[in-house]
Amino acid sequence: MVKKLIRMALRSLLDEMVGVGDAVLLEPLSENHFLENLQLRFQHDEIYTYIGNVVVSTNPYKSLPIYDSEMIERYRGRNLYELPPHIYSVSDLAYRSMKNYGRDQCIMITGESGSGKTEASKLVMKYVAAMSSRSTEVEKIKQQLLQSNPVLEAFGNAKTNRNDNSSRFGKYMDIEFDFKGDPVGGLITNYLLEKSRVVRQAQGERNFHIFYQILCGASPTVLKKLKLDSVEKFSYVSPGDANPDDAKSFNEVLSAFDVIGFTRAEVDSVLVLVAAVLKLGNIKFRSVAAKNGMENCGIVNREDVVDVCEMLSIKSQSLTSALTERTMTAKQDTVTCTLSANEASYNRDALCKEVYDRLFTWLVNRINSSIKVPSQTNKKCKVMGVLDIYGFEVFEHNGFEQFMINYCNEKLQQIFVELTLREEQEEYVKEGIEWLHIDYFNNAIICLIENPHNGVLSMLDEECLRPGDVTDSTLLAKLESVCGKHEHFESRRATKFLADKTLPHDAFRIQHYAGKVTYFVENFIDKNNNSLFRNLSNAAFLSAHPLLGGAKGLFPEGDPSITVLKRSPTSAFQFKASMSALMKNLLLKNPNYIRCIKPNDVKRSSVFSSDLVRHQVRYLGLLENVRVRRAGYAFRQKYEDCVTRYKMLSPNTWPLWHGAAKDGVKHILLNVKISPDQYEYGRSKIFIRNPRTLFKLEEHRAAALHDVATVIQKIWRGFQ
Ligand code: AD9
Ligand code: MG
Repeated sequence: MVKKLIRMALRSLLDEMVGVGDAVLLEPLSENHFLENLQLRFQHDEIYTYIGNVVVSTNPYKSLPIYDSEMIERYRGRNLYELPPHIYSVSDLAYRSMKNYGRDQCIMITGESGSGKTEASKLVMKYVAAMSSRSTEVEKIKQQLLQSNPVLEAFGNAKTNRNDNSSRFGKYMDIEFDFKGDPVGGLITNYLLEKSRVVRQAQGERNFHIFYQILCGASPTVLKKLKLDSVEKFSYVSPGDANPDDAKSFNEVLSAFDVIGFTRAEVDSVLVLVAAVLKLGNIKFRSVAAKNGMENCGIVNREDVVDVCEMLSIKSQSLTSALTERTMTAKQDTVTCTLSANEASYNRDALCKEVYDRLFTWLVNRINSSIKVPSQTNKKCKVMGVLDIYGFEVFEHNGFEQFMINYCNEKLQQIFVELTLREEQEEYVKEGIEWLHIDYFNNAIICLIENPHNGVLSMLDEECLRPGDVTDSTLLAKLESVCGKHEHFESRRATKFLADKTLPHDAFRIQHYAGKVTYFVENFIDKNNNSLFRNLSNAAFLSAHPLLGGAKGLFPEGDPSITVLKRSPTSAFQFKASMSALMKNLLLKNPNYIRCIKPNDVKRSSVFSSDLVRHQVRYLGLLENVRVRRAGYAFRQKYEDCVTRYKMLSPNTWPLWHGAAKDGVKHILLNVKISPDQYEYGRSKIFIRNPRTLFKLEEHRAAALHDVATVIQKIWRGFQ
């Protein structure tokens, strides 16, 4: 019976599989064939396909019955090739490799917006949570880790034209485990929240979910306390955008706060800050007759200022002057000038973006303080990192955020090349195996962006720090003169080819590994500067709100007693530093990859748009990935591990083999009659070319184990 079931399972893998489950088996290998295979599988709800141990996941845009606890049990402890491709299989591989061999792991989930990265990261967490024990203490930690998702999604996700639940921040989460493989805690790192969304959203997009959730889900009493009413009253959110799920999600967020361990007072403080941002956004300014040749403005709706000041415990005069005036100190002199209505509106938006952004980081730190592992346990922990970070973005209008996001994707691609492809090539060299070299590095583009002397990021910083008349146009001119000759850089003036009329005058273009992207320089300087006028940080510092004010609050630099002000690091500087720390961290771990594919732009379950997928397959470098695997070997295993697993396949190695492991493997392969062109002996490992060979070994193994079980049963019956 057992034998039959295993045979059936294996046959289903080989013969009844829709298309091929591992693209390494594609014959012939071409881009079209690769796409057809993904499409065929997608149409049969087979959304996962391997390239060796990399999982390609196509977003099904519908809920599939493939993630329940039965499925988790099916994949528990099984080898990659034993069952159809699944995200659980890679999760299991990473978990077991961490638990059994003590190797720290990272799971890198990449793909463009809406391709399914965040869903994939939650499935990995679900699988890992199911593997560990169910003691009360472990269960509590698991719940805290899992419940960090609804909180961060409420504050950091929003509906965009590409994805109804788009992550507008990058996230890396280290989950730490004890020697038994039980989670003991974690650490979340967040990257660059798209804070401009707080004050402005593109047509058809929404602000962060939490704004709608509070407005639609809070009880009338809470709304009254927060001085809020219906959605249509607030200029930062559009009334038609709220949806029925918002109210439900709000309750989920509240209960997630509770599970993580936020106090009632902390939750109240967070909600008050979000409400204050909404109220602040409503403050309007009007120009007032200019005095002494200076522009001046007044506040139209003073009652909203009074409300905000009450909520944030700030003196009304202090907030009013912070919004409508600017104080500048030059040498010993302090000059205060009044602002125009436009400048005051800009000031208001800057304050709202900054409050929200810092609140988000505060939330991440607060969650970390609940889930962090005590330092004495920390040293013995093994770690599994899950990276769910924004995918490559190409819009009609790309700005500062897209530039940073795409830079991040260049770094991830570099690390993919480093860890997967280069590692593979180096292993063949190390093991003395002959193979065909393939070139695919994106180092030149990274150099264009981050070279400390003449890269785009350092030019951006140099321009921001330069005294004098600095504008987005002077930045573009600088980039043109310094980077103009770089093979991956183009602009209207710096183009190395015939003038490209499609390139606007106020933009530059970078040839990324994933394709060309045109970036408009408007607001680059402002967004990179990342500084809030001192009047605003002073007002925030003087607030008596528990999160906002004071030296431990969100604006410590606003302390009026600080006279010598340090310039806050630019956004580019911070982002580059955080990327470098992330890369260092990832390079220390054993990588596992989930490459997500978006099948269509209309969020439909039945549409597979070949052109859209072709583009992703190209820039994710999936075909190169298959080629490296095919040029080499689909499977490799240390001789010792191979003898242990397959020793029952040769009378020489069964039940015990005392000789050299390599010789043991030779006996096994000879006995099973595997054709010698299907494998090669490395120095420490056996390399098997085709997964089918592995299936064959597994099939023989299952049959042999069954025979052994039958013999034992017979002997046992003889005793009875
Ligand atoms: V973004 O870069 O944050 O904008 P993601 O994270 O790549 O993007 P996300 O995981 O949010 O995409 O998936 C988008 C939507 O696709 C989800 O809201 C689901 O509706 C849908 N989806 C994704 N993966 C699955 C899945 N495995 N099963 C069912 C899915 N639906
Ligand atoms: Mg996401």
